[in-house]
Amino acid sequence: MTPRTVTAAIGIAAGAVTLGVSELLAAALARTVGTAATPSPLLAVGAAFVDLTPPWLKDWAIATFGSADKVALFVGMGLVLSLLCALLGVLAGLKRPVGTVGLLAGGALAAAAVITRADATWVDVLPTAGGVTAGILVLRTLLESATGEPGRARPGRRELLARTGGAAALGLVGLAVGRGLQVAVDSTRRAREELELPDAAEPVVVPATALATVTGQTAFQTPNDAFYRIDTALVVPQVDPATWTLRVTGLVENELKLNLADLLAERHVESMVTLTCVSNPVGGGLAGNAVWTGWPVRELLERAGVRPDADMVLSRSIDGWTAGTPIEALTDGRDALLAVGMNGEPLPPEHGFPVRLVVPGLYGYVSATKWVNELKVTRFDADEGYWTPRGWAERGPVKTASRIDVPRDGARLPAGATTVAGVAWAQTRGVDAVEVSADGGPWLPAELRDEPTIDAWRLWSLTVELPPGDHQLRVRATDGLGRVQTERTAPPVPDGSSGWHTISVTTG
Ligand SMILES: Nc1nc2c(c(=O)[nH]1)N[C@H]1C(S)=C(S)[C@@H](COP(=O)(O)O)O[C@H]1N2
Ligand SMILES: [Mo]
Repeated sequence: MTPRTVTAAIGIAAGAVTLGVSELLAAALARTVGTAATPSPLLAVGAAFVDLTPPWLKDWAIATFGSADKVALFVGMGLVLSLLCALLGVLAGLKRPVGTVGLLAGGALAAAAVITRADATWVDVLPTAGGVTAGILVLRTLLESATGEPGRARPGRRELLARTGGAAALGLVGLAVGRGLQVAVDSTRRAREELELPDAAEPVVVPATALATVTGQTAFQTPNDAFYRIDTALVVPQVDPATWTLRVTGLVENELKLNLADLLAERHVESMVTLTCVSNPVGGGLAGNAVWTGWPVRELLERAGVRPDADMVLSRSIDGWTAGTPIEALTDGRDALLAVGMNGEPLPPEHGFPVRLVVPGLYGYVSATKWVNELKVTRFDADEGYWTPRGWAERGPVKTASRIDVPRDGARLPAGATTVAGVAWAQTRGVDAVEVSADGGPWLPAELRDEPTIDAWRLWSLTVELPPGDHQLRVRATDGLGRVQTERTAPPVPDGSSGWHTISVTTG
């Protein structure tokens, strides 16, 4: 028989490991993929507890602990958890499966707390699941070495306590590090919630006549949480808006430096712009359309006074990433913005909070710097953006593109009338026509939805007759200058893919 004090200690160690691993995983999730919810089981349980506390208990807690009520809550939670884990350890020492079942039950409660928080998805539960798995393994391993397995030497009491203490210490370190890593994320989130977007001079009104009409067709306006994300950041930069500044340097009459309050005080506009990535293959999904709120870059550059020999702005992100944008794209009257808002909300952290660049008509790699903190006015023969020395073109104007969203490539459909639908884009030029060809037949003009701006994509659809059998459907667009999208196929490197999106379907 193992003394109860030992199995109690083992229970506590397993609990500490559970928390440590889950907080580390929660930090990893929050800082890489990003989440709008609360992936920390500790915080979620605390928050659920606060929500479920009857008012009299809340009043009592505030009266007794004052502003230290949160600290009291966590100390209380720590005590209760330690007691529960000690009890679980003792029970598991008597009957092994009780430990696993107990940790699973605790994990299920914590997962329930996590998933019922606002904006939670199933991904947010993974840290809890990982923590519980680690806790179960540690509990089993330690109990096994405490009771001794047949055929294996039983470690001495000292050795056993060292292992238990070591596990508990590792768990607590994980807990501290994991929480610490989440603090920056939490404070960015709070700052973002508190940020009030400036009113736009001319708010964008999206006409119903531009919206998708076909089930499965891409939505005209992309919700923030469905917007593609591309960047080199392994962890999402956490930028404190209180200390954020933007410097305008280089070939200017006056170097400038502004903080967020300065920026927000400027006259903001709203503009709908479709962003596309140069890495998008023909028919790919690396494109999204949002309403951006921002200050036109041209006004900032006017204030700085661009020297006549400058031809590029090298924008720099807080993590050192850079983009080289032709000056004319920032000053020729299109809505190139220092954006603070995306679809009516402050920028999500993974899309550049607090400030990013958005330039219609250029691929993101030469224009759309997220977490931007410097604009260096310079020359193409003196500076280059991050991707240029890595094999990508110095300049990246968006190529006219079109995509079939419905039906899906490889779909099996009933023969007869088939609706084909999708999107097409040619930012800054607009889309004047979209045509579809079935099985190499004539190009048939698709019906176009309205185009409220030439900086956004345009939705289209067409119903074609498909007899039973295998079919090939292709699409091509014509831009606002009357130029038909090129048939010539090109890979994304070095300056964007081209070619007609082609899909195969079978009808019968
Ligand atoms: N700081 C920073 N900004 C960046 C990038 C990056 O790697 N780092 N990638 C760019 C690229 S290649 C694209 S396509 C767009 C994508 O913007 P999104 O992630 O908001 O869709 O961001 C651009 N801005
Ligand atoms: Mo990109």
